[in-house]
Amino acid sequence: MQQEIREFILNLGVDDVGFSSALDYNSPKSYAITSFLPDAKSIIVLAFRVLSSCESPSWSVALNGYLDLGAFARSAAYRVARFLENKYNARVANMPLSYPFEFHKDRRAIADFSQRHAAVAAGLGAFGRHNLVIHPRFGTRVNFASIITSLDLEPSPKNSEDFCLHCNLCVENCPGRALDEEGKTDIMKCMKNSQPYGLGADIAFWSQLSHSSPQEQQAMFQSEHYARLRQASYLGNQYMCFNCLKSCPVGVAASQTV
Ligand code: B12
Ligand code: SF4
Ligand code: SF4
Repeated sequence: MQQEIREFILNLGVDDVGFSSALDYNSPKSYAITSFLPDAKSIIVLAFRVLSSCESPSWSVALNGYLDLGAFARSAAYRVARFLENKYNARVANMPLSYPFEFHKDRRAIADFSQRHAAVAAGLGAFGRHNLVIHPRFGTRVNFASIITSLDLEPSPKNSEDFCLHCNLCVENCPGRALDEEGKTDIMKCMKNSQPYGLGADIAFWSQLSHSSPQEQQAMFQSEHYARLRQASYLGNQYMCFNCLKSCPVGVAASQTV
């Protein structure tokens, strides 16, 4: 069964796959696995290589590559979940790549489930200095999607290797200085640079509007700033920084010759 599942996944064009026991998922800030699927036994983690378009000097092109990856990953994970249900009568929970999450006031910018910890548990890599997971072949240029299932699957071997070269390039190239403290991403500093048209900017816009004259309001609605705010809200994620991802040298040559 497991070999058949692996083949199904790789035949979809997914770049790599790992399996973890639900018991090995160990994320301090996540909800319990059984809160997503009460009879969870295993987690299947899919790895998707980030294309070199993340290096484009055009942020809209870099972002578009990222959105394409997200659409592909969502579709592939959904197809895997359907396969597990149809073929093996499994129960499944597809875990969000990014949004949605529950948004409790005491869990600001913390998702319900950690794709990074699932990837580590499934032997797909290890944390690097930038707090991202480094895959043995694709380096940092990889995103993850997980499916929790009631199937009892053999866990993949863990990867205890340190793939980080400790070169500090990610830290030096972070425009927001969000990685200065080892072992922690300063979320607000990162968001200010990577998503400058997010919630904070949205609130600032509307509060400024409420104190503006009709002429000023008209100018605000015609501004480039407002167009970007609108675009951010319908795209969901409007990332404008990929520096820690693209500056990391690990696996770059390998990921471009796959
Ligand atoms: C919200 C979010 C963000 C927020 C806040 C991130 C955060 N909380 O750290 C912001 C906007 C800042 C962000 C930025 C980025 N993100 Co983001 N993000 C997420 C998302 C949706 C949720 C993260 C989260 O709250 N997890 C829940 C908590 C429970 O788990 P955790 O984040 O893994 O763990 C944190 C703590 O538990 C603690 N921790 C606990 N144990 C340990 C152990 C070690 C060794 C370390 C270092 C840390 C650590 O540190 C972690 C970081 O705060 C995830 C997808 C997901 N659901 O996992 C993507 C995700 C983490 N993001 C990703 C990426 C690629 C990025 C960006 C590069 C953006 C971009 N342009 O693409 C930057 C990188 C920032 C960085 N260097 O850290 C990828 C990472 C892939 C990888 N190779 O690791 C993910 C997994 C999306 C995916 N589906 O692949 N992100
Ligand atoms: S995405 Fe950009 S701002 Fe955020 S941590 Fe990475 S380099 Fe820094
Ligand atoms: S850029 Fe260098 S220090 Fe940062 S994660 Fe990659 S190898 Fe490690």
